[in-house]
Amino acid sequence: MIMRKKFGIVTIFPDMVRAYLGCSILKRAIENNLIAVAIHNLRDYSTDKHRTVDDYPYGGGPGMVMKPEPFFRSVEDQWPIRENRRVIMLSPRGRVFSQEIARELSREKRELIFLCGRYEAIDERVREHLIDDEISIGDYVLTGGELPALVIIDAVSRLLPDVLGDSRSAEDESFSYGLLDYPHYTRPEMFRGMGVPNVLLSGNHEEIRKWRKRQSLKATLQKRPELLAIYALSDEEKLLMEQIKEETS
Ligand code: 4HQ
Repeated sequence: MIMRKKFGIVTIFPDMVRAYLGCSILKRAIENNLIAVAIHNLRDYSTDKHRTVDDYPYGGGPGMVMKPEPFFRSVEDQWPIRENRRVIMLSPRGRVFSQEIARELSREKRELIFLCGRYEAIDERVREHLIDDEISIGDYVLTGGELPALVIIDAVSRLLPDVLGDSRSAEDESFSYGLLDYPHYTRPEMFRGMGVPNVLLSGNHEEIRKWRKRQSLKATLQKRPELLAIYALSDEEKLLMEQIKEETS
């Protein structure tokens, strides 16, 4: 019995979120009942006829602040049982998203609720009393929390059973096991004078596996050496790494 993974999003731009979820792999995952995403318009939870969700900051200063009440009302209305929800706020102040956090969220039993802010900020009382978790997707400033919510839903969903066609592809890539990916090639064998490494055409699967491992180690050493500090090398990988370092010195 497979359990469908449930997500919720509260946003003033539901169309933006629907557009992404209506394409490609996530669209299929939703159609096949592997995931469900409940999208809610924050304005539906405002309490005035203008559907106001923001106001001027106490103490002055630039920009607008999102009012607390619509966020509280949306969560309490849609997900009234605390134990069944994990409310996540997207903000540069949160812990920085990673493949490890994606794995953690993919194992989470509670519904994952994303609160998407716009404008300058969200009233601090939302952070203090409504959310369970605060996540950033990186050290840069966006115009809203919608893209971060979609980034997280995307990374989490592809780790769920059956979401990707091929069960191996989720694990075989960069980061899933701590190294960068190796180079990939497809037909034609010769493109504008540029060939394909001979080993990939050899049919020797052991040689191909070793070449790919070498390429992964080399790319990681050259482009992201800090990743190697946390990656436990196997005996074979240590040997390959010695060779790579000799060649390049
Ligand atoms: N935000 N990772 C939403 C971000 C952000 C990030 C700035 C959050 C704007 C309204 N969120 N506010 N980086 O840049 O998650």
